[in-house]
Amino acid sequence: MPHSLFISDLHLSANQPHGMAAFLRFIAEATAQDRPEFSQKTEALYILGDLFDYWAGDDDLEDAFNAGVTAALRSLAQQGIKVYLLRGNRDLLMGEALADACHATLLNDPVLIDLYGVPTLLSHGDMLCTHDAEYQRYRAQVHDADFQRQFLTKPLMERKAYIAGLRERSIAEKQSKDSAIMDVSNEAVAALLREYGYPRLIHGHTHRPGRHEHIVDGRTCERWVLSDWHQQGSVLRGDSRGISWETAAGLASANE
Ligand SMILES: [Mn+2]
Repeated sequence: MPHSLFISDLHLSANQPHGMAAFLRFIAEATAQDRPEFSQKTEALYILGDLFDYWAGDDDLEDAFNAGVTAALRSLAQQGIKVYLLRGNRDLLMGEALADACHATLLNDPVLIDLYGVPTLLSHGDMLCTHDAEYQRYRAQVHDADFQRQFLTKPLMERKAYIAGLRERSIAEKQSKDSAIMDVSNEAVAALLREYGYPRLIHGHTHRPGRHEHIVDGRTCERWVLSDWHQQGSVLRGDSRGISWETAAGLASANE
């Protein structure tokens, strides 16, 4: 059955070889010719943000680790699987050069697609975490086009050092924040679903995998939340029957 796959929050980094190994196994399985039930009719792979643990700019494409990631995605495209990239909060500086290197298409966040007849809204998900006012202020700043342009004029090493500093601060702040504050807000979800005509929603970011139902203006909308790949790979599959967790044997276990 023709289907599309959805992943997010892989946080790939040269410092986390297990994550990269799981990603490469996933790519191999998604394209394996001897796994027809899983692979042959995979039409598209949607990566809903935070593919990378950080992305300092498209001038970092030649880095050996990054080149390995782009080559893996390119191999999907070369086998006829369309690859779509959304930016996450960790890799929001992903640009067209990176997308070209992956033979992928960059999508806006959010983006409404027709998934086998069902309107489906895709988002990284951090825009929905509106309980965390401090994060939303930061988000507004780093999404500002002038801020990004100016940041990208700095030398690559300086950008990496800046991002490393941000990361340390964010780890410290997370420890002091109530966990509820870092989940999506129901009000923000409802507003987004209303704005887009009550679609199905798939997002990541919160690392709280699950399926939820939201009743908005009397309409019931499904919300699927992808997991991160910290312990093991997590994949959603969409086809004409609906959305389900991909359970292909051995798929992307990071602990093997
Ligand atoms: Mn995220």
